[in-house]
Amino acid sequence: MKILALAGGVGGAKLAHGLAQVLPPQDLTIVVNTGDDFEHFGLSISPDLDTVCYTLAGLANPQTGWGLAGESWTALEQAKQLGAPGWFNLGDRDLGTHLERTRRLRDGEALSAITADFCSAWGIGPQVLPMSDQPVRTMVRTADGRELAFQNYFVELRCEPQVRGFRFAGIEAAQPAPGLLEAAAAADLVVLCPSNPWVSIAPILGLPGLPAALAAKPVLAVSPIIGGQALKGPAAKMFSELGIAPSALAVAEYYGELLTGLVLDTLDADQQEALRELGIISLATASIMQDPADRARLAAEVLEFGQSLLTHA
Ligand code: FO1
Repeated sequence: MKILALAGGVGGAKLAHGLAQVLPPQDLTIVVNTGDDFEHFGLSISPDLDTVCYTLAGLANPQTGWGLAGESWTALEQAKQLGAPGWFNLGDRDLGTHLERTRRLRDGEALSAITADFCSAWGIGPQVLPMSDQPVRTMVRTADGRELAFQNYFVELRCEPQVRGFRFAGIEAAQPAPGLLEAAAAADLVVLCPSNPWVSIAPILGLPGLPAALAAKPVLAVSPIIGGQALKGPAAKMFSELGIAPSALAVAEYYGELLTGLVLDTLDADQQEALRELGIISLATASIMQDPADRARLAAEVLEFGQSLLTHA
């Protein structure tokens, strides 16, 4: 069964890692949000792409989910001592990734090609694609009338400003990365990883041509909202500030017509009836991924559920 998985950062990376553990590498393509990308210290930083790759390679920091395990911070400490902004934590080894990505981008290479080479260097089997080779930048509109670049909202301001909406700058001119539409066409099942629907999955789904490529496919989402809360990040806060009570059901309603099935936590099993009424088939299971074994178990359950959708379709 060929799978196309859509992922953002930490939550998405965990399920992507689970899928990579249970599928042959040639059967899995992971497309990653680049709306969080930004330039900092003159470097091109792709946080979600790095989070997914570091996780797949077994290199990620297990405490934060982003960045590298066993990191040191000498370069940033030195820069901070000289007056540099210190709100975005770039570790010494992580900086090496950004230096090399930036060098190759400046030489005119495409982000997808650079990512493919990094993946081989890290021994990653499945295909990992940035959603696009053209820059897309998620902008957050706030209640006090500002429009913030995503990392300023997320890291610098700790998601504190009230959200009113989002804009994905550059999305109209962005093309799906080479190989993405082909992977979508070849996929038997599309998996929306438990990432933030508003700012991690929406930019990918906003790419010209992608919704049409997915329209005829069975699409399963794993809810990032459990018991009305997000395990990590501002997804639940965003739903509330946009006037929607955060729930697994709200996630399904957000994805609307695109969605065939939803995997939700057993804690939210009482929402299955309402999902059925919406025409969404659901599976309630333990969806919190504490360790790599949990990731593989959840991925296997998602695939089995997906398989049952295919055979009943
Ligand atoms: N997230 C934070 O909350 N604080 C940080 O200082 C931070 C640094 C960072 C450095 C490299 C990287 O690849 C990711 C980093 N992240 C940090 C995570 C990132 O901002 C978010 O996880 C995503 O953009 C949201 O998915």
